[in-house]
Amino acid sequence: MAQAPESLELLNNNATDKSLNRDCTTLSRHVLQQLQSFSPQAQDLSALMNRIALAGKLIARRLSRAGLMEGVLGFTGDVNVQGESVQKMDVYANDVFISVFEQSGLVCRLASEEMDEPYYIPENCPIGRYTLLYDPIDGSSNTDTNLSLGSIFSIRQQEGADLTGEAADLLSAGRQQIAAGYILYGPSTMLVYTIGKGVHSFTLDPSLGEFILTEENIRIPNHGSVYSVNEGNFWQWDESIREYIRYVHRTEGYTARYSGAMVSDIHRILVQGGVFLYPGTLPKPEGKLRLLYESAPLAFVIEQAGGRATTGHMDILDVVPKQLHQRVPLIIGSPKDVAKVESFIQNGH
Ligand code: AHM
Ligand code: MG
Repeated sequence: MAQAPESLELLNNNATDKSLNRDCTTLSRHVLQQLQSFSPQAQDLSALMNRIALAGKLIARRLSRAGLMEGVLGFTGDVNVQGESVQKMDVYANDVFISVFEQSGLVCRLASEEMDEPYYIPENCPIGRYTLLYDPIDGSSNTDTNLSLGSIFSIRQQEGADLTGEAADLLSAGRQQIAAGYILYGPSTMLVYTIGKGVHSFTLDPSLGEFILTEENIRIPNHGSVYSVNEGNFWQWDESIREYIRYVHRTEGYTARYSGAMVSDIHRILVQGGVFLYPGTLPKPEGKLRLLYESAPLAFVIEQAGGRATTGHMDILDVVPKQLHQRVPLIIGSPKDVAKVESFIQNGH
């Protein structure tokens, strides 16, 4: 039956209202809504997220034009504190985060994968009550081939003045994080965050230059078909991990996905379910991934979405690091799939 003209108009108006409301839900507005207040902490978090979003936009812009510019791609010739070759994009992205927080009055200290020691912004320290931990470019090996990359971030309240510059207060469990998330540089740029009140995703609208709400309160499926692991390390794993992979191979309904950038692999798992693993290997019993600015922030996000993250023996968010760049084995994703891997590690089946 044909719609009466006036109800059609009503429908159109509703659709316009809905899309306008969505277009106006920017990241900073969303943070304030989450905290339901204009308290100083809510204002701080909203401003912090806004700065992180600006870093994401700057990095996304450079990546999108990398193939057209001189001197953006390739290696610098240096090796970072992790013993890994540094790419020019790693350096650029690391500096972007520092620049956006300079003169912000928000962050006194930044610590990242690319810096041996934390970086202090002394003029912020009298008022800056937060520390930013970050991995500027996650999945660096994808940079020169125009594949997905990420940035990972974690915000902690600064405990004490850190007068000795040892950042000892950072050597605490991931449960101390007050916000965490990642930016995914894929076909579009997305930002996913949590402040301990669920997980929310935003997509960068290039025409507005704003991250606009895509999905609120994302829940990870209890189980998914994806397993995501670098099987090239098979003979370097513990027998229990090899047994788990053999189980996956002979069981119907599993499919492998591994991109070389954990942000993109874990984003897929957040949305569609499954499990991502980076276990310890013979030469590196702690695996590859760093606790403070890779595993812990992603664990916070995935736990907030109803998933789990473990070393195989304890929750990632309970691990207390002994040093800033500590590595940790990581098994993260849907509760049922993480439990399955754990059962192989703890009981051998
Ligand atoms: P990066 O931050 O130096 O890029 O290292 C982290 C990345 C993860 O994104 C990814 O899952 C893993 O390293 C890939 O490592 P590998 O090549 O050993 O599989
Ligand atoms: Mg990384």
